Amino acid sequence: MAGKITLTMIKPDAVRNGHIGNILADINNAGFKIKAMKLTQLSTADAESFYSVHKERPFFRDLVDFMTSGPIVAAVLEKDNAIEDFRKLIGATNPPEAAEGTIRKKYAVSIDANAIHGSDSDENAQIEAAFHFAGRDFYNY
Ligand code: 3AN
Repeated sequence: MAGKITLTMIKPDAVRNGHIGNILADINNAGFKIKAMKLTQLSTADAESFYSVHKERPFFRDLVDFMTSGPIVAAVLEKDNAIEDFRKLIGATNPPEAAEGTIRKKYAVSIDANAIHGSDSDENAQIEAAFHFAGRDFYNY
């Protein structure tokens, strides 16, 4: 599935603020197929592991605290050119810099509480999908 999948997380802010349905509609309307999906909550160890590439960054502790602050929706999405197309759909990391119509422009609160995650490479999509899901969680339809 390399090149065709990305891993997303609807973050605790967007879940708390009631945006799950609208965000999933935007994802479907942009042509992504949901291959696996769940409502879940990250433990501190989970979030430290998921974001380990950022462990030396000044915002790491805040990021871990925020990502463990409530439930998230994790999903694996399929589409040609999934990584690039999904990052266009979600918009820039910092919501004020996100383009009009993007998910972060519409639903994000701040650079920490920025509504949604999208994998940044095919390699990370595979790692992140395996972090959240096992083989039997993936569906073809
Ligand atoms: P993206 O989610 O757009 O790929 P990354 O991977 O650079 O952004 O950062 C991972 C997460 O870390 C972001 N989603 C955001 O919540 C947080 N983050 C990134 N940069 C900053 C920053 N300068 N200050 C606070 N949080 C940040």
